[in-house]
Order: sequence, then C-alpha cells, then structure tokens
Amino acid sequence: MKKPVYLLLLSFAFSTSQAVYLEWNPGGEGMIAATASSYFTSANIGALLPEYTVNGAGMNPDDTHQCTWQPIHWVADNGDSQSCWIKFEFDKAYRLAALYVWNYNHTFSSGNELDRGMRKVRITYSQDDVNYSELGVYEFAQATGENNYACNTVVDFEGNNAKYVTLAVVYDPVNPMHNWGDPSYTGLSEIRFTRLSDPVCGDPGTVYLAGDLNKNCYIDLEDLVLLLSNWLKCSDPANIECDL
Ligand SMILES: [Ca+2]
Ligand SMILES: [Ca+2]
Repeated sequence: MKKPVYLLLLSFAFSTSQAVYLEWNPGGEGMIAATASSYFTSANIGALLPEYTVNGAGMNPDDTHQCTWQPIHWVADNGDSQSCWIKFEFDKAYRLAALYVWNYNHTFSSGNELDRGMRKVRITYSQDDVNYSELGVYEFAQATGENNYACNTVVDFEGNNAKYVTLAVVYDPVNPMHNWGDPSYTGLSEIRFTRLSDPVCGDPGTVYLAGDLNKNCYIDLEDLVLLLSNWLKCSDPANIECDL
C-alpha cells in the first residue's frame, strides 16, 4: 500500500555570520581610538600620529595606500624603533575576523623608506586593557612603494573577542627583525579589522536539538511535517522493497 505523502514547502535557506568592516568612528560604534608608544613629529609635515593608520588617511578609493610624504602614516619616534607598539580600541568587544595590513609605504624621488615597515610583530588582544592574550607573532610583508599599494598581509583573528588589540615589534639584538632594516624608525601606513556579525543559526559550532529536522534551531510544526512526510518510509539498503 502506498503510504500517504505530506507536502510542505520548507525553508532550507541557512545563513552564516559574515565579516563586517569595523570603521574608524570615534564616539560611535566601531574603532574609537588608536594610541602608540610614541610618534615622530616631522619638521615639515607635523606629527605622524597612530590614528593615521585607521582613519583612511592616504587610502585611495580602491583600498590601496599612497606613498607620499604626508600625514598619512604612523612613525614611532627616534629611539623607540625597537620597542614601539600601536594599540587599537573598539567601542566594545567584537569577535574579530581578520586584520589587514598596509605596511609603511613612503617613497621619494631619490629612494624610499620602505625599510621602516614593521616586520616581526607580536599581536595581543584584550577585553579590559589589562589582561591580554597573545594571538601570535607574525611577519608583516614590506610595502611595495607604489602609490596604489594593495594590502599584502592578512592575519586571521579566528573570531577571538577583543576590545583592544596591540601590535608590538619583537626585537632581537643579535638578529634584528623588528622592522625591514631602518636603524632609527619604524612605522605603519594603514590597518583594518573585520569582525564576525552576531552569531546566527548555521554558524560552525551551532548546536541542533534532537528533532530539529530542518536545522533551523527551532522545533516546531515544520519539523513535524517533515517527519510525517517520511512516515514509514525507509532507506534500508538490505530491503529495497521496504518503501512500497
Ligand atoms: Ca594611512
Ligand atoms: Ca526545525
């Protein structure tokens, strides 16, 4: 006897969290502060502040960075090159997805200062600015010196919760790798963070209750109808006639 078949249009359009750019937005939502161990003040263009790495200064519309000598980069002060750090603060803790880096990218007619770029960098993060966890030590690629320099270092933040993130050079006097070779200065042109959107059903790690047949994180009539639509059917490979 043919079993009755129950039909219902069920939604299987699952979504997952998306990476969202955390904009520079002091006083609002997103990144609200950038501080550093020090900054250099140029006689002709003024202070090279840490916020120039996050406020879009020097960024082209196509998300590349310029190489001109303008207040568009951060440079640690002379004497702080081997111990410098830069710290970023958000308005609240976010599940960070990735860090995008545009290293120090200054060129001029007779040469460049690309060797000022941060190289060996310890990345730590915190929710209270007191207790920090280490994400790891990474090598930041050297900038290209082009006026349309595209991001060439991406660090996976693995969804860790952070309100503060610090990038600190790692100095080894025997084999200095804290920057790309400049003996006096270390700098950075731009960074960006992305965060994961708020958790949604379907994200990796989602817990599904027994009976949540359509895996939408609710047990309701849709699951019951799905169950009934297969009532007394079978898929026993040892009994191909069982569904008749
Ligand atoms: Ca910049
Ligand atoms: Ca369900």
